[in-house]
Amino acid sequence: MNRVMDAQLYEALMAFPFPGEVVGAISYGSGHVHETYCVHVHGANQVCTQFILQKLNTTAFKKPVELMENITLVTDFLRQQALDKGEDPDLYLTVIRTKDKTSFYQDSEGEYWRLYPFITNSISYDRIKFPAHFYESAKAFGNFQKQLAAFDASRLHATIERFHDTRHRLELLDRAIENNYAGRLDEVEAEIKFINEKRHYGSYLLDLYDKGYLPLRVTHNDTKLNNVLFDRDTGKAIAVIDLDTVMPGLSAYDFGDSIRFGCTQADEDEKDLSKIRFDQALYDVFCKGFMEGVDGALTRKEIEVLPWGAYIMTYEVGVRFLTDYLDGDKYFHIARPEHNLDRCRTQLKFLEEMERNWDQMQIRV
Ligand code: ADP
Ligand code: GN1
Ligand code: MG
Repeated sequence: MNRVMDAQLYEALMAFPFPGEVVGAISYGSGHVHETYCVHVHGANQVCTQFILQKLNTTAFKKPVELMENITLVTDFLRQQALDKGEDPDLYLTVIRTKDKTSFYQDSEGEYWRLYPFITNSISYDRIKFPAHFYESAKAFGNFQKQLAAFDASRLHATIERFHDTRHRLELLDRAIENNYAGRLDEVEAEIKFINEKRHYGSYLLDLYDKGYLPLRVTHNDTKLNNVLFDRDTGKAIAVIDLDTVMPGLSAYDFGDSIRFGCTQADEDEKDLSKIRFDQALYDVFCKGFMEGVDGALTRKEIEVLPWGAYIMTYEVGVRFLTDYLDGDKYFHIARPEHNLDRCRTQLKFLEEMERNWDQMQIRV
């Protein structure tokens, strides 16, 4: 390695059996949670290979060993299924074992690292470039649920307890308001009022689940557009990534989180709220792709409540961004002091947009 490099990163790199000389490790992607690096390796015959190295965020994921057990179970299952069907297994994430044959490396500071092959010729997008991308991502996420339908959910740990339990998210917000840790409470009165007015909607899906109207499935639970990789040349979705939150959940969560993030032409942290518009054409494109992807695997009731998934995921993330802002930005990575507040505001604006478009959002079953 010929560059000056952070000692912790260097230690982590040394733990993995790269097929050549590591010539660089560059901060990569725009995830809010882990520290992600693209590692460049020069092998024999001048062959250059890339890898994705991640330092796990243990504030978000408090049980990294269980988390890695989940990921290896799910990725091994998906690869085997692909092999059985004669599909390309390299389009699924594979956990590269350390020199000691473990699925992660714990460094001398106690932090956890993992390595994946870089999925070749791939790119992720933070915003829709072409509607076809959204359609492709919808098919990929829908299909992901279908592929995991045969996976025994009881083998999975809850990597984040009560991850999409909106009632719990509201309790955490209430606690943050009470503590006012970062002293920002006065700035966010309008946001708190807005959230309080809509509290009853937050539990709509969980109430249906509690009454037995919705089944529990193995879901991805973090279906942002940038958690799908696209082929740089063909624009086709090639892999679903970021499997840390694959857990039992409701199908509407996966549909909904994609709509929340992708069904607008604006960024999640846009400051100009007039740019946050619900894009009906993108919504229709997504519905088509998702239904094709799940391919008959959902019940009528699940399809009927998909729009609620979009509403509740948006509400829930808005609540989470505000909570983190009040707590002093401990969870989501930020690039500016008011970043989480800006993100919260885009979510609340998008909720209003969905309310205005609610009738057109309904899916005929
Ligand atoms: P986070 O949980 O922080 O969002 P991700 O696992 O989503 O972390 O990774 C962050 C970004 O890194 C992704 O959006 C994608 O651009 C890129 N990435 C992750 N894994 C791979 C991979 N195996 N091949 C290519 N790019 C990847
Ligand atoms: C985080 O990890 P990433 O950036 O794909 C978060 C999601 C939020 C999202 C908001 C584990 O997703 O739940 O919806 O930010 N992931 C975790 O952009 O908390
Ligand atoms: Mg991600």
